[in-house]
Amino acid sequence: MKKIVLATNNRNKAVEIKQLLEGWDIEVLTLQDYPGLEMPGEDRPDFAGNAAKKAEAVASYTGLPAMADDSGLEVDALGGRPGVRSARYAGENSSDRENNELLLKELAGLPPEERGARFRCAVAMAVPGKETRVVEGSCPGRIAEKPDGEGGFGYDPVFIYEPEGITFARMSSEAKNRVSHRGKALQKARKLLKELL
Ligand code: ITT
Repeated sequence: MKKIVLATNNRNKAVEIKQLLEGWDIEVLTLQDYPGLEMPGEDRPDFAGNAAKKAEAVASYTGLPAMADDSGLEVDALGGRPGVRSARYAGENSSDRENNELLLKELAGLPPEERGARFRCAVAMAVPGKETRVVEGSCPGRIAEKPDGEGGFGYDPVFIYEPEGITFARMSSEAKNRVSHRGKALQKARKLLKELL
C-alpha cells in the first residue's frame, strides 16, 4: 500500500486531512510515527513557503511523500494579521483561547461590516526526487463579537461563516470541510496526489 506522512503536530488538522483522504488505498502516517524528527521553524513570509518547508523537511527525513498544511486567519481591520503568525498571535506558546481573546480585544467596538476576515490554507506535497507542489484555498467570513460553539479548533468559535450565519465551531466537521479553506485546498491536493503518487 502507498504511504504518505502528514507533516503536522496539530491533531485537529490531522483529523480533518485524514477525513478527506478516507476511502483511499493509502496508509496515512503522522509525525507521531517519527518521534526523532524535529520540525523546522515557520519563518517564511507566506503560507505556501511555510507549507513547502514543512513538507520537504518530512519527506527528506522519512524518504516518503509528505503533505503539510500551513494556515491561518487574515483580518481586514488588522491589515491581514495574524496571518502566518496565527498560531503564535498572543505569544510563542499561546493557547487558542488566548489568541481568540486578543483578537476580540483588538476588534472591540468595530461594527459587523468592519469585521471581515478570511481563513487561508496552503497544502504542500513533497515527494522525494520530485519538485514540491503547493495548492491553496481560502474561506471568507466575519469575526464574531464573542466566542460561540464548541466544535472545531483554533479561531473557529470566533469565525462566522456568512452563508450559514454561524461560527465554524457550530458547524459539523463534515459541513466545515465542505466549505473551509483546508477543505478547498485539500480537494485540489487530492488531484495532485493522484498525479504524484
Ligand atoms: P503545524 O504547523 O504542526 O501543522 P500549527 O497549529 O502550528 O500546526 P500553523 O502554523 O499552520 O499550524 O498555524 C495555524 C493556526 O491558524 C492554527 O494554530 C489555528 O490557530 C489557526 N487555524 C488554521 N486553520 C484553522 C481552522 O480550520 N479553524 C480554526 N483555526 C484555524
